[in-house]
Amino acid sequence: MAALPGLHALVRPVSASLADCELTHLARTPIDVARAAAQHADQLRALRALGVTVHQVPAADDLPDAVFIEDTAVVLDEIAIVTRPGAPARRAETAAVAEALAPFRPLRTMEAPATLDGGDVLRVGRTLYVGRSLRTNEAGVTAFAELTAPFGYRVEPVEFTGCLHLKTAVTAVADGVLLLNPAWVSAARFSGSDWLAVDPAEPFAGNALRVGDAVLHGSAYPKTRARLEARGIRVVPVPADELAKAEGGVTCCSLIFEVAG
Ligand code: CIR
Repeated sequence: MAALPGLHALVRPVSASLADCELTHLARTPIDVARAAAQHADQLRALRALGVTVHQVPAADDLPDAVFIEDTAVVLDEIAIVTRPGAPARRAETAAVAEALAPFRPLRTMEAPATLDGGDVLRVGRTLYVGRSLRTNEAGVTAFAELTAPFGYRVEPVEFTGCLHLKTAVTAVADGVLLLNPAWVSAARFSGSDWLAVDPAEPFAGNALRVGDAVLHGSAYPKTRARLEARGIRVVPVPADELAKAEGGVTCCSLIFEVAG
């Protein structure tokens, strides 16, 4: 049966082994896997309430970070690029994601020595900003540019500090509007876009997931939510603090894409 026109999301369950996740900037603290799974379920309910059709990739309890599916692929209108994640322990996540994406998009794959995490890719129109990070290397930026150029995309590498992925620091919250933490990434890098800053007391609040004319946003960030709402942006707060202990934000838990009618 053909997929329904509209927005679709690929997601993957929280793994029983989530507590063994990769950590870079955060200290390891106990993670309540059941609570993380409940928060994930809340996020999926919010997606469905916004009209998104949700598809589950089979669970992978032996892959601690599998829930952070965003890092394993970048889905554009024309193709999906299956990444080669920067953390070697995460590379086994991609096969099942590729299989799940195949009915929706022609696939391209990234090969060694390239590494790139989807969390480092921010699309603004035909520009793909790619964070240079511990996960995304120079060969990854180059390979990504070569794979996307035939479809009219321009890759812009971006430096940032203080967090794991570019989209921990900056995300798109409306057409032409970015939400960012100026302590981690320079707004000057995104010429042509308007932007608003997170509240300084909420450094991780720059990660918002745009779904149509709304954004999913961590409920732990009310001060930044107020800033978004003051700009006329519809915010759907979702619980995400247990998943945040594994260094994941709200964008990390889905791959969102459109199926044309
Ligand atoms: C990792 O370090 O790979 C995971 N513990 C967290 C990944 C979060 N993904 C994202 O920000 N796109």
